[in-house]
Amino acid sequence: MTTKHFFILSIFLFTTISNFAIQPDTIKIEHTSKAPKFDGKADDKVWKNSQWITIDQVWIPWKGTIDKDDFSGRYKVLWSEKANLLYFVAEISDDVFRDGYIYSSTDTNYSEYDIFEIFLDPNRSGGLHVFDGPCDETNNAECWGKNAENAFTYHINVNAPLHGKYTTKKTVEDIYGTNLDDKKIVNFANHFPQFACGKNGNTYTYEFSLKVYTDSYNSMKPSEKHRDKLHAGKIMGLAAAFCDDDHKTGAPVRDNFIGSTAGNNNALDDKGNFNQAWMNASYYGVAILKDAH
Ligand SMILES: [Ca+2]
Ligand SMILES: [Ca+2]
Ligand SMILES: [Ca+2]
Ligand SMILES: [Ca+2]
Repeated sequence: MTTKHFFILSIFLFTTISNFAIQPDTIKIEHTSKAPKFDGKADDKVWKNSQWITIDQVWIPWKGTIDKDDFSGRYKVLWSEKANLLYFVAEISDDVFRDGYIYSSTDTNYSEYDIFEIFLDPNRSGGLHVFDGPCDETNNAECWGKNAENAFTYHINVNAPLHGKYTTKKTVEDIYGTNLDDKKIVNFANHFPQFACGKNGNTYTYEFSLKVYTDSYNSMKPSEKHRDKLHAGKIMGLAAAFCDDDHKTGAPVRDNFIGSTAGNNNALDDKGNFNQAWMNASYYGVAILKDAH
């Protein structure tokens, strides 16, 4: 290989790799003064300034392999100072789309459907975030957290749109309460003021804005008083994931769970899967908001 050929190959490899990167150690979130058009298509000019982050780390089964026809996914994120919002777009390719979840304050099945999931820890404190438990986080195996809003896990359910169209309807769930015997399901749909999910063949494009709330937010008494103020330099915990169910009928079942971050061998659950982000924000990735100007 000549030096010239090596140079061309290097450029090709760099371009290929930089277009499809695993979530970097720290995501640098670009600012936009303009919102995308929320139509379930990722072709807006504003998205061009942001890098795709792949969702390809298999958390269930831990370090498993997923066929591309079965699932592939990637996402982008931007922020707006004026709107005080995060903007997301995600492209998910899935061979069988299992939808149909109907929100109920007691139905915990939401996580078994095909769902796109965002994990957000607005002040990057890390730590447990499941319940408002009266517990000692440093010395209690049954402790699930003292503040359920320490971080937010958004399980986004849609009813799939027809080919070439999009839906704006969604439910967004997580559990809250004080302990496992007291758990309820909160619908966080209002945290997503703009939302669309488009369908093109087996590709589902989620495009939405997200309001960020501080850890003073109370799911029982939601209030805009607890909106967080996005600013350049703000550091947050962030990861994305997809729960893949390919059963066409019967009770929904999570076949695979695929995340944007690598997970941790030392934090496997009791079934040997990496599945810790839903309960502990210390396993989120890191993101920083870049300068607005
Ligand atoms: Ca769009
Ligand atoms: Ca699939
Ligand atoms: Ca926090
Ligand atoms: Ca599926």
